[in-house]
Amino acid sequence: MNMTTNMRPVSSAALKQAVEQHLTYTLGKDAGHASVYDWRMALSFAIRDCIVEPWFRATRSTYEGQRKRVYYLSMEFLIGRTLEDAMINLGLLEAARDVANEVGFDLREIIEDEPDAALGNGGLGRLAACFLESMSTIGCPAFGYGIRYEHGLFRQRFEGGQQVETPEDWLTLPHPWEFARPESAYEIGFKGEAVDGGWRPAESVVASAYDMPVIGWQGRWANTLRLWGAKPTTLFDLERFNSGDYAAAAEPEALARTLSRVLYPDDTTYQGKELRLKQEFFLTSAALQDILRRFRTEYDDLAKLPTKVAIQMNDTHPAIAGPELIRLLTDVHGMEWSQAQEIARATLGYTNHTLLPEALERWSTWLMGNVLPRHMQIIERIDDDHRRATKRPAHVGIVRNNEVQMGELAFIMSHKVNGVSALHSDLVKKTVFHDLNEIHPGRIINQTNGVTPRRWLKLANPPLATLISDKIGEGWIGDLEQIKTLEPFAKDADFRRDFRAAKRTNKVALSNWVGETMGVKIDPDAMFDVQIKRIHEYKRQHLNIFETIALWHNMRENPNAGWAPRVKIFGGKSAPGYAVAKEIIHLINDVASVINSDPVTKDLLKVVYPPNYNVSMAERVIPATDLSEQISTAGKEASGTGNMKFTMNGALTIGTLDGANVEIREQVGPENFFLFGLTADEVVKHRRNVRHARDAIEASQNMQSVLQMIVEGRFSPSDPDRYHGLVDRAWNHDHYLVAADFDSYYDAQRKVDALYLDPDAWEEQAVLNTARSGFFSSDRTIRGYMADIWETESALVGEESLT
Ligand code: Z15
Repeated sequence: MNMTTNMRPVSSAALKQAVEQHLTYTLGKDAGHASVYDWRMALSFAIRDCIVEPWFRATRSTYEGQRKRVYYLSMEFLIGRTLEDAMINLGLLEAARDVANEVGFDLREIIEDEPDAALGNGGLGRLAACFLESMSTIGCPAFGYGIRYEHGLFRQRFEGGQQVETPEDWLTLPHPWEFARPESAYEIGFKGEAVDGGWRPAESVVASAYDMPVIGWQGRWANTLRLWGAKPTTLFDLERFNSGDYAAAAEPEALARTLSRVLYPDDTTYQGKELRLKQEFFLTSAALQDILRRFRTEYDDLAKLPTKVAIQMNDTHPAIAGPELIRLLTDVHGMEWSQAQEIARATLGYTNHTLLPEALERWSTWLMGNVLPRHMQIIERIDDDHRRATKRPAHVGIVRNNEVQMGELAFIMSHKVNGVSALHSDLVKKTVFHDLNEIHPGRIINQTNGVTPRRWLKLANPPLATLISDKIGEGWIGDLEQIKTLEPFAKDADFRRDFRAAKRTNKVALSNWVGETMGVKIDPDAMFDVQIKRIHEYKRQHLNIFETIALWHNMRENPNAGWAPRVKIFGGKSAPGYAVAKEIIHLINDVASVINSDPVTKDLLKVVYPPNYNVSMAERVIPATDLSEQISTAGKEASGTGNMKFTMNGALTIGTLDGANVEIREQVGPENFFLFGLTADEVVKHRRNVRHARDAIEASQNMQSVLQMIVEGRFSPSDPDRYHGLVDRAWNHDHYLVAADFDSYYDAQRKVDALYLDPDAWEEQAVLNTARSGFFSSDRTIRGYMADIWETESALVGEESLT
């Protein structure tokens, strides 16, 4: 089967006809009165039509070849926009541009009319979206399973410099990329009681499927993202209704309406809320019922499940999959306990994404027993079996201190457990799963994260993508290792000039956007120094803003000392309940307004923080970045994936030896990376000194001045005490070692200045960063999962090679 030859190139004329057909007959609009929204919908339907054929063919090929399928279970898929990505992967961008122009619209305007699908918080959700695209590009038969949240991640505004959240409502307008599948629906139970060898739930909802096609590069393959929406089992409890208890009669509806209503807005912290546990079970049970139903239409022996099905748990959020699969195999399909346990383990894999204690899910046995009584029994039996089999004392168990430890449960129920960068996987073995690693040597492996070069280079950065393709051909798009053939051009002055020109085009576009949306004028020739990610103490945006203050202070003292002009760009959301992160946001905005109105430094330094950072903003900012800030406390950032996007786009990194920074530095060469700060081992030792912050501050004139300016109210003159708490924490509760790393960071930044003032030397290093980014394609990551965890093969093997 060959997808490429069957995918007819669509001419502009043919596409125009298809768009007009949809405008008229699907949308019922007259072209003379069509808005940008109408044209976007018509174009989306026309493009979607081109996906349907390859999508069917991929499905048929999987059935006919009796291929093993991968099921990626995730509470988050941070997709962003779909239209442009689909057009790029189908090679229809140019045809679409012609069509838009002919009907009197700008294609960019149509593309940007699409709201982001923000069904995720940050790295974990965006990784899931990159993985889906790579699985389709590679031809790995797969389904993503998630929740169709009516409200994705909240929108962020700033009022007086403070974060204000408003609800996100991407589904208010029809979403052209989903197909409702009301015929694929499953009942999901909650509460009630465990009865011998079974469960009688007291409540239930229906999980109803919505499918989105995921098209790979050049349309060779397509997979499905299946999102579940909650529906009431019955609109009314008739018995209660008839007996006059009207409020209680509507309860089933109330539960269904809340279940898939909203995404929990926490990244790397969990809250322990009953509704969240219900959401996790809702996703997991719907997915497993669907997987078993599909398996049973093709095969008769459930013992063969692991040969045809691989299920990946994205973090512990779907870790109830272990007990639920055992329950379905035993209670529903009559399999014997020990075989069910073996089959489940051989089918499941678990990815760990963090070591932060506040992120490790633990559910009280009371809550678990109440919401999922049968599963609580099963968990206890898994725990007993494991203790007996491994002759371990109680303290290594799943159930400890009256809590179900979801990490332990996921580990024990999986045949492979993976970390997301080399350093992180190493720390997983040494810390959270130290004991389990000794009991099950070889179960923990590493799969370093990656990102899709289609979205993060070709789509986001057309000037650079075109330049690269002109030099080395288009092979890099489907095989990023080929980008290393750019390396020799780092020494080619003409190429460096073109590389610089591409970056400048992106910087001009970003400057214009910042000017229009924020009213701040920034200079495209200044260094664009960018930190965009969730706001979290471990990511240390406060280290960055402290350094900004020191830099500003020193620039004012000595304006002619040959500073490199900079624009500090911040982007990111805080969890609504995370007070310290919100204080950091407030400080950044306060510092920005003081610095941006200072006449002394007006040509040297600006600080901008555009609100509502999301996938689309990342696509705008990353290609325009000179310097990427990856400054987490060593040992805390499991991997990072933004760091990889910057490297691909020719930014240099200033960073600690944390997460995937370690591998980025190895790949690009230590001479092309600005390293600073304590190592993960040193961080652990340093913390033993209770005076670590005090000692560091007392030794640093710069750090003292910064804290002094803040505490005096320099950045909050109308409310001088505003940051007393923050400054007190810097001296006395500096858990993330900002003080200890401050001088090292400040000094590394001055080396960045020096290099920026030598454009030729800077550009050489920037080219080498792009040329050596091949390892960070999510295609490489997915091939690793396929070989080491899923034991699956590409359905495109033997097809024409990926060029
Ligand atoms: C999340 O975005 C990440 C980890 C988590 O445990 C949760 Cl709940 C959310 C991030 C990591 O912080 C980041 O380092 C990593 O690159 C990303 O997952 C993908 O693995």
